[in-house]
Amino acid sequence: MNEGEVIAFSGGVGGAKLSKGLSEVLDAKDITIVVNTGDDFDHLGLRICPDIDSTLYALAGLDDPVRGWGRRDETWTFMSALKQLNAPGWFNLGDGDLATHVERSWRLHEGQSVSDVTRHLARSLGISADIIPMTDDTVRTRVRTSDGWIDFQSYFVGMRCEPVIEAIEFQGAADARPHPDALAALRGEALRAAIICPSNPLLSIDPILAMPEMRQALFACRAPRIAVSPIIAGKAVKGPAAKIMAELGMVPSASAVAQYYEGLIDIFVLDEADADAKLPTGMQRVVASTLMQDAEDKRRLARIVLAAAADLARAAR
Ligand code: FO1
Repeated sequence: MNEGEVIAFSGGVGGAKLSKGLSEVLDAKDITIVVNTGDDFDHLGLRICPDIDSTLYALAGLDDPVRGWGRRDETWTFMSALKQLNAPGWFNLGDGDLATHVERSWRLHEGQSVSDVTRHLARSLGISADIIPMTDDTVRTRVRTSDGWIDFQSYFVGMRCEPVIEAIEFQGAADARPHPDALAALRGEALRAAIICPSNPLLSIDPILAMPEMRQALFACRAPRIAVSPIIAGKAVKGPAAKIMAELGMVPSASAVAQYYEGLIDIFVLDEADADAKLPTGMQRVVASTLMQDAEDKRRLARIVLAAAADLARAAR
């Protein structure tokens, strides 16, 4: 039975894990995963799209569960050779991962779009779900530290997220056109749920919602809208979300994430550790075990999210 389509907004590792769960419990044709491209950058003449690649590798079962980026069972001959040549070695490209960047870069160079290339990579890796970049236009995340504005990857990888962030911007977002399939899904009658994955709200989801048309489409979306907290008991499951929230004057908590999404979501899924967290008036609460450590955890959380959306849709009828 076709129960309708699902759209998921995703960033790095947390989003990729829930997307994997969704892709396993849903019919592949029913899921569109909209991925942050604010982290993308050009390095050594190659286009690197970290969040798209995390999603591709997770759905293909090729992800490295420990690092959270790149491919599992990776080898590093390219990096060793690169360093021998005194080339920039601060950003690590594994040998298998390098093939993805080369394949993407020459296709972009020939005039294909990021969406075309992402779909080609997904099909080549045997992925049936639709993975799309949030836009084919250029949006770049930059952060301001005491030394001024810097590119996201210089901060994230080059400086290991150590400097205090004073502000974040998404260059190009105001004029970027969201991927048309994302807008069509959000506006369509067939949508069963719009899901914000447990990704960093400030670095992974905000670039997507910084495009005015995308934000407006989610705001106006008539299907149940549901977010999963990336914060458990005041800590990010992975990455600098809690540190950055604190630096920008937010309390790093599930409550603060819910507050951040006020008006954009109907349901907030938060961990059992945060069961009593205060939520904005009118926002429904679903308490669950949100840590995704294995494949079954990912499917279980995906089913919980879809069931919550179905309950709300039933109640609204
Ligand atoms: N993260 C690191 O901390 N160090 C790296 O050397 C690194 C290399 C890298 C290569 C390809 C790729 O797709 C991702 C990579 N990442 C690395 C992760 C990435 O920069 C960030 O985790 C994301 O941008 C945040 O979502």
